[in-house]
Amino acid sequence: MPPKPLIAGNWKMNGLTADVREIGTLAQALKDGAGCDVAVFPPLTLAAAAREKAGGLLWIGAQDCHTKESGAHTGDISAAMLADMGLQGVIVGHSERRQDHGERDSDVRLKALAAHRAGLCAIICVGETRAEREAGQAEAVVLGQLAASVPESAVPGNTVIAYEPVWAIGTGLTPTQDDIAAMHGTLRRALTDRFGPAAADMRLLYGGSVKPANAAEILPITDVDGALVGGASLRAEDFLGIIRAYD
Ligand code: G2H
Repeated sequence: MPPKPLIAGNWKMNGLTADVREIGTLAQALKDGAGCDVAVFPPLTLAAAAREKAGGLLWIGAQDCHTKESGAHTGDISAAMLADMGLQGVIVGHSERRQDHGERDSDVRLKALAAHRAGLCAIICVGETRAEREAGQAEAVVLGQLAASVPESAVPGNTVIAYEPVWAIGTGLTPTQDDIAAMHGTLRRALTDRFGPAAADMRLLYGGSVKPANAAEILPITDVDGALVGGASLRAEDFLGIIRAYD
């Protein structure tokens, strides 16, 4: 049986105090249950208030963590600190962190390891650029990122993989259903080669311009166990339009 799907919202650098009401609206709508788990990754400034509003009906997580548990790293936050504030997960290796902060696979791997040590679920992102896809290198790039970014400590309970083609992020473009199916199948096989049968239970999310209008086409694809959603997660109404695709 495939794993229970997860719809995760990545608010990126968006949201002020008033926007936490969207989490309250989500929690209210999720009271009667949903066909998937739901998570929101707001900016850290809103995480404590979001957690309170979530009332345990959805997970609240962070968008990054440091590789170390503590120390002289001004401005950084450790996974242990995120766990200490009651968060359940952390996104690592998002392409915007890779691009804006020069994060390499080796950094992403250490961050995921730090998350595991703190008892957090790591949402590990991989994905090719447009140039890499056009050069026919998409699969090789993504497999390379997967191998080097996922630590040995990964198990289905502490790791979610998000395939996010960089060219589909925030652009309104999405790969074809066949391309998504092919990449997710490739990821599943690679994880099975490395982790054995447990890999069948590791959730593989698709991310990149998922919205209510295309969720019903993307989410039923084989080996797609949910979505990592950016822009369409900022308003509860849009996000619920995606979550309800599992009803
Ligand atoms: C990809 C995604 C969220 P969007 O980054 O991780 O963003 O849905 O806005 O393309």
